[in-house]
Amino acid sequence: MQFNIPQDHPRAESLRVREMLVEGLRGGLVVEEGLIAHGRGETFDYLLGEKTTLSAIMAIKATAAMLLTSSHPIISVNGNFAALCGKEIIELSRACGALIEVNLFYHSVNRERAIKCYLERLGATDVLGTGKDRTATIPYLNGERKHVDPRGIAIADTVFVPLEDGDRTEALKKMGKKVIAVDLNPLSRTSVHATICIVDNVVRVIPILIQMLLELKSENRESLMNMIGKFDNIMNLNESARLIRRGGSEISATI
Ligand code: PTJ
Repeated sequence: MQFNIPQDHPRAESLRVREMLVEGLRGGLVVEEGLIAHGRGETFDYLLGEKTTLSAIMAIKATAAMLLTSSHPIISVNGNFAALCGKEIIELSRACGALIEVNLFYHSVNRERAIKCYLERLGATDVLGTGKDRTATIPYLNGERKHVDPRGIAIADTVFVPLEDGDRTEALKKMGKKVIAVDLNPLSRTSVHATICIVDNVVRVIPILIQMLLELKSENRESLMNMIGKFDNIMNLNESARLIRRGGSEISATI
């Protein structure tokens, strides 16, 4: 990290997360546009009080249950997700038996390779979706992200897609797949079209999700299916939107 963040700075954590992305940019994992996407996310996070809400916890619980009951779950990794959660992506994959696949909106062979090498350095053994492995196609989708690995997203029943941009979620749903998104914007197309959307910062979500997976691992299938059945994505998004509106309307004088 090049910038020394004062420990007592009131926004130290937020600045630390920013630096992870800047480092990711310097290391060839993240695109410039990824910094803009993060800025949009930060705005929603600020209004949410930069805390994991009860509605996010409910979405994380349903996510854990869905991952544990899936026969072929896959974690889709883009530049921002790799830079923010590198080590945790591998822990998550181990906790739920999901494979890892790189899938980029602003695709380039160099960045795809950089992300794969980065995850391998952190301990990942089989990172799909790079180089000559992208031989399958997602129908109903334009752009580079439609090229996927036949061992991964192509045959997955559940796809975990943090920091996604909307049209791929719709295309994956049309293929009959369950899509789990992490998006701080409850109004986005991704959030609305996902089977489950967790409205929270991905850096807070993944450690909680790993913990939840370990806790729910011993539950039987029927009880896990019950947890999924009780979850209503649109109701959950509305609750997050309500909290964001409240966060934007109450200003307390502290000066
Ligand atoms: O690495 P690539 O080429 O695949 O590109 C990745 C980005 C993120 C640049 C690309 O997918 C993109 O442009 O995404 P969008 O359309 O800007 O959408 C990103 C969404 O993620 C927005 O709704 C943001 O609010 C949200 N977001 C940003 N940072 C976070 C976040 N949600 C959760 N946690 C975050 N840290």
